[in-house]
Amino acid sequence: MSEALVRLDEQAGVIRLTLNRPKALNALNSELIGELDATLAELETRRDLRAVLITGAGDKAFVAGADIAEMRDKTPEQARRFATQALATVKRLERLPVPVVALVNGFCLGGGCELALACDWAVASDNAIFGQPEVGLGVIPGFGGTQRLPRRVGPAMALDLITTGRKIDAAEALRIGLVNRVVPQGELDSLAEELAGQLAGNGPQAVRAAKQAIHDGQGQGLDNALALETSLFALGFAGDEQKEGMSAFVEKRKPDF
Ligand code: DAK
Repeated sequence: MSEALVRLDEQAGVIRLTLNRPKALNALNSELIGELDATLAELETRRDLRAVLITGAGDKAFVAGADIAEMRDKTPEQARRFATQALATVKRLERLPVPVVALVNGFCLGGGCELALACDWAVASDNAIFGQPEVGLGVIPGFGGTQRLPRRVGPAMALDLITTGRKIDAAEALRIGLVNRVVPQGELDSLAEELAGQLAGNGPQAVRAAKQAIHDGQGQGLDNALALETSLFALGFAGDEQKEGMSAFVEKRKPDF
């Protein structure tokens, strides 16, 4: 039996999702995107889910892009189907109700960089290399890079990266805000554990509501966005979680969420 292209490890409701095609630097082919989509469909039904951390198998790549060999010979109709499937999967990832963090452990190029951009935030090992080299292949980014990259790093920097196709190292990715933190390669796993512990230790409904407020608020004017925050804040007082969190503080103990 062939090995799964998407591997899951779980601890306390935090999923570590590994894209597993290391011989092709985890390049995204239709099969891998299909498995990722089916996995995300399962995860989105889980009420006990706390967070998802996404990484690539091996020590060389997060994802080196969409699979160029597979794409090369596509007919326009096949390309359209691939694009529709891939875009739906990336949206599904972005809309998971819990925080999704990219653990970038090497090459993060093209569709791989776009996948990282669809995550809520990214951390990287110091050997990570980022880039949107699509124009060198005669296409533009197609997993949302022309839209999400400028929103993350600003339009001038996005235009620089997308129209030159140049690759940048982890230090530059940190400087321009493409990633939030960079650690030595050997420390990425312990950073992942630290993040998992922090994310799992907080009130799960509060964490979900915070993500919803930030995401949904981005597309609105400030007044509407603040009204959304107020509604979600008030809703937090409807369940047990806020009582437990505040009681734990008053009683000088750790909350049990
Ligand atoms: N696709 C397929 N195979 C790939 C690959 C890729 N993107 N990247 C690497 N590989 C494979 C290599 O072919 C090689 O396979 P074998 O020869 O061993 O069979 C193996 O992975 C190891 O790669 P290298 O031998 O090249 O390793 P190096 O260390 O020498 O170089 C590299 C690493 C990452 C610099 C190099 O592999 C490279 O330049 N790879 C391509 C990077 C790239 O251009 N990525 C962007 C791809 S275009 C769309 C959505 C998305 C997209 C398009 C449309 N729609 C929804 C419409 C996205 C497009 C892209 O991502």
